[in-house]
Amino acid sequence: TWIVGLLCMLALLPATAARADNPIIQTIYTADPAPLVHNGRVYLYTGHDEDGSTWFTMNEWRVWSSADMVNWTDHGSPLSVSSFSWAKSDAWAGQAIYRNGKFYWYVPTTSRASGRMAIGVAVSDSPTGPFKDALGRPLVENGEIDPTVFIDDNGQAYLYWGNPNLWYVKLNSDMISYSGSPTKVNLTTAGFGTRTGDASRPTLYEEGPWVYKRGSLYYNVFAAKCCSEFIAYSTATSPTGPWTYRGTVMPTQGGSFTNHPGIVDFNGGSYFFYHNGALPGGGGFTRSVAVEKFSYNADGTIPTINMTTT
Ligand code: FUB
Repeated sequence: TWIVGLLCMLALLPATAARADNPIIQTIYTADPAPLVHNGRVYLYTGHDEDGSTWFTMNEWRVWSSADMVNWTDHGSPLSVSSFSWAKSDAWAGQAIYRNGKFYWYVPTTSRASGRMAIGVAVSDSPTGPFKDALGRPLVENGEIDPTVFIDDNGQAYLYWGNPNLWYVKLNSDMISYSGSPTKVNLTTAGFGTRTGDASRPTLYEEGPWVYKRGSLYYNVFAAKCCSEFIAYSTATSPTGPWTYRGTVMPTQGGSFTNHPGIVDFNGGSYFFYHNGALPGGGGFTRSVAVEKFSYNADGTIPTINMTTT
């Protein structure tokens, strides 16, 4: 009948808006997504939750890539704690960036000598590695975590990181050294929202900053208020602030006590990466990376984004 014919025709039409199943990585537990768009692909740098014990068991970082945000290629683990001779454990939340033909991957890991968290930088000619320790020592060591890296339109690169504080430093153009000393951002409630119930941490800022620029506005999207983290954000008209708190991006949900943002534009769409405990057996130490497509509001604000499973 004509109805059967119509259904057959519709079935043959190409999908106009393909969506990936969430979590987008279902073969292992992954966390702390950091997307990078390069030459028509999205490269996704993640951590690896290796067991479901009572604390993070993370010894390596992983890379995945996609040309369509639906089909993901597993590039394995081109960087691990053992890639840094000075590190002993904890492959936590990092970010990679491209500059002058090379890829630089900034990662927090625990220093063997001090027992404190430090930030290393690894370098590769390819987005999928292999990556090598660029320095043979930490780039920065102050016991704090979660680097995000950003290059402004004028070529000045910045590294931001921190928990419980938020720090930044201007990277030199070699991307493996910096000028001056790290600056501690003044965490005001106007800049980072108000936390109640913890006098030692008056603002919502917890960890996992993700700094980028869109138009003339700088965004700092971050994990807020341990230990049922949600994702919040602040904006500024300069990469060094002052920041203005703009509200929630992703409310607490998903069965992991942490969350971690990563945002890119790709093929005309904007994508918000995060993690949750959505895979079978999932939870705070068995996390999974997922993604949501979104559109900025006309005034540049980010809409509230909820987790989906389709
Ligand atoms: O994955 C280990 C730590 O948990 C990260 O460094 C934080 O951002 C949180 O996701």
